[in-house]
Amino acid sequence: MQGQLDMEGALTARDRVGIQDFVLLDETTEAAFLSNLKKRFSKDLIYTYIGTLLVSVNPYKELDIYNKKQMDIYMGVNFFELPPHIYALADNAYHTMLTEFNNHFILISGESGAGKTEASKKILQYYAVSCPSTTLLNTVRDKMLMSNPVLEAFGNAKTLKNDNSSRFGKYMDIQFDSQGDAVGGHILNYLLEKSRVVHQNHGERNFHIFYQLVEGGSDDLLHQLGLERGCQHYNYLTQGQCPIVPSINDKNDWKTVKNALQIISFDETATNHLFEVIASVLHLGNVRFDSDSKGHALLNNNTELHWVSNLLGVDAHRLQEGLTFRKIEAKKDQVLSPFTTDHAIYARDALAKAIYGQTFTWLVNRINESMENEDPSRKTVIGLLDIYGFEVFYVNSFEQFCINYCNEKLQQLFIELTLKSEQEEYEAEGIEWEPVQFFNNKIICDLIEEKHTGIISLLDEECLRPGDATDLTFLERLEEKMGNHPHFVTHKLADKMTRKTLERGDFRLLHYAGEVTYCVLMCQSKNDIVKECFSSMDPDSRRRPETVVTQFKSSLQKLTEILVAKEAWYIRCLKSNESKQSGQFDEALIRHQVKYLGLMEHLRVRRAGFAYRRKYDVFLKRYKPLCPATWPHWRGVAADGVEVLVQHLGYLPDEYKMGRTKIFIRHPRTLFATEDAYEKCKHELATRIQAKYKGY
Ligand code: AD9
Ligand code: MG
Repeated sequence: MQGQLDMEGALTARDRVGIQDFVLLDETTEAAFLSNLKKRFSKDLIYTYIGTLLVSVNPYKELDIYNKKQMDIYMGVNFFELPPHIYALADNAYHTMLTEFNNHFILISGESGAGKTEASKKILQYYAVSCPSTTLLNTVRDKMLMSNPVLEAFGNAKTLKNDNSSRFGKYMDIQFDSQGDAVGGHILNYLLEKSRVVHQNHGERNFHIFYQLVEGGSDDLLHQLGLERGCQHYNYLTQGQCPIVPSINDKNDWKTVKNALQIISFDETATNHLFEVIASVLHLGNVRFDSDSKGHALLNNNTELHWVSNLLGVDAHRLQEGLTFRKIEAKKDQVLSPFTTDHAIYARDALAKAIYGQTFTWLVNRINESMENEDPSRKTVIGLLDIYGFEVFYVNSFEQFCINYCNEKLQQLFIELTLKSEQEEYEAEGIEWEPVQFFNNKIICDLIEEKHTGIISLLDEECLRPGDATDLTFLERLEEKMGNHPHFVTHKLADKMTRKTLERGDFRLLHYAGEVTYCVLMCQSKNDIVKECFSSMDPDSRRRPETVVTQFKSSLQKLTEILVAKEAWYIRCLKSNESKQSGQFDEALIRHQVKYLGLMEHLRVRRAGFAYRRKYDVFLKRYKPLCPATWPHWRGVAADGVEVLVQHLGYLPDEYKMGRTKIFIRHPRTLFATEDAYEKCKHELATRIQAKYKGY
């Protein structure tokens, strides 16, 4: 902590704790970047800036830097006056929102296990604890804070990459009134990984809530739900063979979740319903089938089925029929055709996934209702985006495809908003500029999502094509259409390029963050997709039904629209090592992330560029009291007024540039000094006015 409080500038401190803003590095090489990061990491200084962007390295240990005292230190203090901290970024976004009365969002990115969810929690805590409040509003804040443990219990799980991995995407708007009080919240959730409910890979778990319930639930509750204590009794909880995780305490977490549910206004009935549904999924997983002499599925025993029927309030006979027979509409009659055991298991799992998925959506809606603010006065928001990070496993399927596609889109947004538009703006404003080259991943986004020709379109066509579409027909189509694309590895070239063979049913993509081999995409997705898209189809609608992946694509499109309408702040999280160990700085792993996150390019653009820019009229309107020539009115063109103003303030020629419509300021400290002068001047003016009126 002592290191954190060291001020920058003195050579000794610099040597000891590294540089706190990469923009000030002597050289912009990757080696210098990594060495600075490593030096800071070894002193537990996990945060470093690139201008206003925050780089964070996962320490994998609790640091004593997240408490009320630290929050107070950062509240209302200019960004660069204190050591880098996530609170400083949160506070800067907050104060900019208040002074400019506009909307903001904080994009938190990085691969699985890099620290995104932790970062988003720290920010929410900062707003909930530090912002001014009236006692009445504390309830909304508590609800916002408590939405986290609940959603994590239902939407996070242990994976090989992260013991608390987010298996859904989350965007949360925190609403503030004009006084700066946090007065409401709203969450949008994105594609939950439902397949986990029925299947977990080796070393992984189902969603936390199941283990919490069977480990932490009271004897009475378990009895009421027909459950046994301990996860070993449930098929859906034991496939990954990893029910106990040292870093997780299911019993304690159960208490936290129960308490959180109360705070977000779940009464006893709602809470009971919730656990009945969760229990019904566990019972469903234990429903087994035998096969008769013709290979048709027969229920092995009725006990579990009766529990499901009791808990969900559905007729046991109809449930049994639904799990073992297919209904076929023939002319005006309905014919029941028996399932094989494989089909019955498939139907059982599909039902479990659907129940869980619907419950999750219901939960998010209930949380939103409880955080809703009905006051119609205009509010500004800070949006927090925390999604599932890029991930590569030994076997990657439909879920990884969606997750990695989502990350690809966010990287695209980052590039568009920083590297691309930043440089385009200099050009448009006529500022002299040496372009910085960067890798634009639009080519990969297009490969996946382009209308008619992208992978998603082909998947749609195959999924919705009546007849005998299979994995292999889908793969053939991919080969045919994408065979020459530089980011699609065909079977023909796979071995030569990467020396790793591709199985018959696989295809491989070269993502911005690395290569991923996907398997049996179609078969898995087809099951879910066909089921879901037809069930959610409006019978009167003549539109073609949408597949899950197409719905996901449009929800990401909408998210992008929500984000680009706001002012952006960025946190880039880096994973320090693969083994979740504190104190380990895996240089190769970090170098890889620094590369694909585009941090070096970002640094180059930042270093050569300008940290702040403001339209001439906006700048003049705010700071005109600082110069006699512009106060109270400047009668000429705004740009000329700004020139007179900054000359008066003593800006040196290298510190700013005059563009066509905006002034560009190189270093934040220049603007901060102006802002301080403004605050002082405002104060003096107010005192003078008061004194004047007192005199009367
Ligand atoms: V995923 O894409 O959801 O799989 P995240 O969200 O990026 O991933 P998460 O925030 O869950 O990762 O962090 C993983 C683990 O790293 C946490 O459970 C903590 O044990 C650890 N972590 C992350 N950030 C911090 C931190 N600032 N301080 C201490 C941290 N530990
Ligand atoms: Mg997460």
